[in-house]
Amino acid sequence: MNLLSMDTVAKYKQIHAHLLEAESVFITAHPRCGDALGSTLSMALWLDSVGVSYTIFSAEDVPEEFMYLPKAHEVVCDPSAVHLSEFDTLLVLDSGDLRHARIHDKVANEVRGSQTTMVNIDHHITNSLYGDIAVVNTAAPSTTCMLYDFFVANNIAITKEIATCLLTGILYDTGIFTNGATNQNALATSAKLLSSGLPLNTVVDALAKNKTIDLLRLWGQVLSRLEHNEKFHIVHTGMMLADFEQFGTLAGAGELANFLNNLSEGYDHEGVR
Ligand SMILES: [Mn+2]
Repeated sequence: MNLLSMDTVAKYKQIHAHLLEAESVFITAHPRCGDALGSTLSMALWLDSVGVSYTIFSAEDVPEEFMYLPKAHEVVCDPSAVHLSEFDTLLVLDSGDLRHARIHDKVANEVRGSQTTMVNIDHHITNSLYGDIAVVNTAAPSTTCMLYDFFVANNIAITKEIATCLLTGILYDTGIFTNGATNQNALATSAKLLSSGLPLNTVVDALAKNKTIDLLRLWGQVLSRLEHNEKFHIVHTGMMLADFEQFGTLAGAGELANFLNNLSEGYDHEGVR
């Protein structure tokens, strides 16, 4: 386990105890993100093993490249198919706030008072510490790295399936160990996860070798507009709505931000979290 404060360990134990007593857990995170999905699915796998019922929700469809993840097919993406009043616990992961998770309106309209407990586990610097129990570590490379500590702190066995979800989150948020989120915690946790026997090639191929021809053409168009602002020493470009219409694809477009980390010449690299 990574070095944790007594307070964090206490909160992880509190969350663990609460989830074991829960009748029905709504698990969500922000959409279209490997760390968000890895986080929600790893918790679903554990809740399954202890017989707690849950629903996994994402405000958008799960991108095709993440379909190798266990339980990816169980994710509900239709907001009208779930009603939050049916859950006693909302587990919100990898989301700076409820708008980031795209459940702000549902929470405002559907949650009934104090019988509902909201748990917030996240690493975004924007996190507003919402919820009844919040654990936020802005130094964590990914939320799945935090969940690794959650599992270890509570003596939960990290199965090959859980490890696959957790490593996906680390590799996604660090741009496969290339952006500024990469640190000792990311590498050490990944090394420990590998001992579960998870399919490393499947995960890396899904995250790195997932570009369609249309997507690369879209990137090409956006990259051809790169400009260097000498005064501020920044490189910028823009994606237009017309680009998406022309190439008929949105999937993977956001990853271009991580691809720009390949720039040389000492630019600060801030990846997608
Ligand atoms: Mn993240």
